[in-house]
Amino acid sequence: MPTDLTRSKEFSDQFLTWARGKGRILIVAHDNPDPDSLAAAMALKHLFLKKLGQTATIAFGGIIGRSENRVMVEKLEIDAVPLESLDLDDFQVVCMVDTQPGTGNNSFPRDRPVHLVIDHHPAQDICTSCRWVDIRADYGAAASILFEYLQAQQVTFGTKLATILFYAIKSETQDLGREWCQADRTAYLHLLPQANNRILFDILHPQVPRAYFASISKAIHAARVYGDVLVFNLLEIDNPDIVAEFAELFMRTEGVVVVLGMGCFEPREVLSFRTRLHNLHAGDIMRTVVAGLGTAGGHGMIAGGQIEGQSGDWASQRELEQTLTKRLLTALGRPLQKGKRLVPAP
Ligand SMILES: [Mn+2]
Repeated sequence: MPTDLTRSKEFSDQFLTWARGKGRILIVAHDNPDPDSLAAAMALKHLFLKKLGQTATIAFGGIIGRSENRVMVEKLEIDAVPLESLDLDDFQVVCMVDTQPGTGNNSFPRDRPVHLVIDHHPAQDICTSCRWVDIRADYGAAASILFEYLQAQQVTFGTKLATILFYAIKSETQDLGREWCQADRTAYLHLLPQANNRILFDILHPQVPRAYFASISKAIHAARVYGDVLVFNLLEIDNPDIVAEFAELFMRTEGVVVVLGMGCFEPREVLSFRTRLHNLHAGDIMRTVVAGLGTAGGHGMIAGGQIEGQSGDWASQRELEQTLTKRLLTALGRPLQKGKRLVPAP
């Protein structure tokens, strides 16, 4: 058995034995969950069902906003509920996937115990208080870790879960183009023939409301270029996911290697960071940018952050944008300069 699979077998054996008969199980995804977080949660739920005969509840904070993710949830029957709809005292076993306690990107109360953490973001200190921790920062997707547990435990699964896991690895690593390791590739290739191509096509080509195009227009006109850095502020937004989505869109700009996007989903400022530079440590840069204001985390080329207590009005947003831009340029060692519009004013 390859080493990773051995590790997955031993770890999953241990936490399954521990969880057996403990009581009701909660699986917490990160806020405004993406496909990777939901896939990891669904796979863990399946594992508990098959190995322990126990059902688990999947919960998240925020909303599922992105059209692709909404289609995925509907067509692949992902049953996740808002965290605020639950009485947390009902659960004796708490698991976290694709996020960690106290990172700021999940809504699980910090003072409550978390027993099992499975993630691929760099480890936070607070995890030392958790009973079971499997953090693999070299993995491109949390879904790939869960895929290994299913393999190691010889748990079979159907087309829907295969499609969820495949789409998670596909979207998180951009088809093995960004931050992937051998385990992601193994999982991706194994899952590909099991996935439902018709549903995948529907997820990848969702219809979007007309307001989506208004948001694109707003983003393009808000974008400012500072040498090889692009910053955009969407001001008030009704879907936190579009910040990351448009950050990826602007990564296509010629000559740009770093993108910082922001938008206010009141009362929280949502930040998204993308880079083409492999050696930048996006999470560290973002933590520097929001130091003293908010929280941030990320992997090598992708990071996100949040600042609480913000308002979407123009004046305070301009001020915050200027502060963060200045900090970003400084953290990157770029000269402070006046931003140039990406496109001419309308
Ligand atoms: Mn992830």
